[in-house]
Amino acid sequence: MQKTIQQNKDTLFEKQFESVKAFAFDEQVAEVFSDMIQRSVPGYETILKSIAMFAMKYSQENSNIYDLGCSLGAVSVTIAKAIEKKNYTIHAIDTSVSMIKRCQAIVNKENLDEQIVVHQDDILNHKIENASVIVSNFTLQFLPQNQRQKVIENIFSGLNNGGIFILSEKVSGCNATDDFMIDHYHAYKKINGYSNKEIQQKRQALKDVLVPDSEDEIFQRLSDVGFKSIFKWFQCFNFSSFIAIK
Ligand code: GEK
Repeated sequence: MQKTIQQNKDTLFEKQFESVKAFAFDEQVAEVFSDMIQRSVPGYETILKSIAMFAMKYSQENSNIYDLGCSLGAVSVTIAKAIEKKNYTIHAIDTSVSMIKRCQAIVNKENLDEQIVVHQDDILNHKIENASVIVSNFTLQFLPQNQRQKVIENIFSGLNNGGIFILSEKVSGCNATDDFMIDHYHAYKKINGYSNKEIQQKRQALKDVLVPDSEDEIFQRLSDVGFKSIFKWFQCFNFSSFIAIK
């Protein structure tokens, strides 16, 4: 899978900025995104494989699979390669034009254009219907907090009975836990080759752009819309992934 995804090294925060601009999913980020996410999200490869495993189990014939905030389409491509069912459509959705054009190129190169339809759209407005698997892999965290519940409501209403929603997020905790997790997460980025300067400048760029919910808020959001079976199935430092089954 990785050979098909752009592998330019992420050096975006290497130079010293006088003032750090807010982070955006623009052309520069899209060019290095594969390297960026693999060196920044602990367990990313494990999460992708596990999502494909959940999709193998929960996808239903003649249904839709949604990859919300698909970036370069790693979730969609991994699922499409893993599941053997033929009568399904994966909808890969992202607002970023730079991401979407690369995602489409990857889908074409992989000969997966019959299985994966790529949409440049906002997940706040995109219609979700007849879904058996819906994935938000580190996307909801980028929406303003007051818009997240609406997206989860749409997910619940578009999901078929027996369908699964997989939600991965960076999470916030109580002060002591937060300090521990964030310290160790920064050490994790360091061991992956980012310098202290890169880590601090990226952190500044993400402030107000990525606002994490707490784990309690995530469970509350999911149960408020009607999900009864909700589990956290993955955590590494302050990165967690949850499943909710309808
Ligand atoms: C992966 N899931 O590789 N509507 C649609 N897309 C959005 C919205 C929105 N309202 N807001 C942000 N995005 C991917 C990784 S990255 C996570 C997802 C990260 C998109 C945004 O353009 C970006 O491509 C993606 O959500 C978040 O598994 O960079 O940490």
